[in-house]
Amino acid sequence: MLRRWTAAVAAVTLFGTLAACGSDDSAGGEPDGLTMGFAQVGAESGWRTANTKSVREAAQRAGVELKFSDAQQKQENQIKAIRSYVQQRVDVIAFSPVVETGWDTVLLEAQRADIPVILTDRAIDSEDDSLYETFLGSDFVAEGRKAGEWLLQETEGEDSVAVVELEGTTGAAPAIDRHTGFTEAIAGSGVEIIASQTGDFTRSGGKQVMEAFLKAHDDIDVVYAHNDDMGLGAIEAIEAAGLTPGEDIRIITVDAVRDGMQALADGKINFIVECNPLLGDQLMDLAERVVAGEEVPKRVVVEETTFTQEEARQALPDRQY
Ligand code: GZL
Repeated sequence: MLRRWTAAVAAVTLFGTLAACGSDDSAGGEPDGLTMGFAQVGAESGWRTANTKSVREAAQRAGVELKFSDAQQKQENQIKAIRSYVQQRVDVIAFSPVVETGWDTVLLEAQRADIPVILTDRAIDSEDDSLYETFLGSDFVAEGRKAGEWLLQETEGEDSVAVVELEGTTGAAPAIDRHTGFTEAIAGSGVEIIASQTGDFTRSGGKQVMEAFLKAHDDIDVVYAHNDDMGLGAIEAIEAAGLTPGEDIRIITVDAVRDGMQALADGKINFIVECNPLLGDQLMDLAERVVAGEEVPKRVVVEETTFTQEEARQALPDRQY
């Protein structure tokens, strides 16, 4: 606690001094003493690339010195990165946990070093919620529910609808929750998941799993992919099998990154649930408040929407990612 009080006093003093000499903080760019260690999942998808860009640019704007690591989707690499940030005594640690479990030990080390931790994008499943100050990201259950609700409307009147599910990384919060939300929405209807398998959120993973699904099932009506990249891989497999994506087999994905939105506009995907990767500015604001010792909400959920094919055609020109 002493560290945060010192930081708070330092922050007030620094601000007071700068205000006294009429500082123009709109210049940004110059680190204002806040150092953040950020342990990113990897670079597995278009969403992740957009998220990394958002964090880097927001740090620059906020004058935050950013130490950044890419874990290549391996939990042990994220744990190593968090440990190194503790040793470097950064002011705050932020990370997107690649999976929900296995974090208590390393987060306890950060807590003992009095370094606050912010969860961004993905959540953890831990008994001890004192191990992190706040979670900033999406409601993945709601995303899955939106996908299921759209499919129910889209297939109204059809007796039975066979869905194959391309799941995200096994054990990851978005994979677990998008499955939960979708299955809750379709419960009791004629829509049934006939097969589920992880494609690890990658385009190649989605393609390989879809090739296997097409060999094993001749009655697939719909693909529900937990992200655009796996959906785009599925499109390649469906076309290679001589079928028309978006027509012979309808496709629902999550994210709404540029390549996914283009496929939606082209009629190869039928519906996309947005997952907002632009978390950078909110993350820097939360970090500065946490380091200054302010109370912040335990959970900050970001705004996001959905897109039909027509809505994608309208939105594409203005998309930032
Ligand atoms: C969701 C994020 C997921 C995206 C994928 O917030 O964690 O990870 O949906 C990304 O594209 O790989």
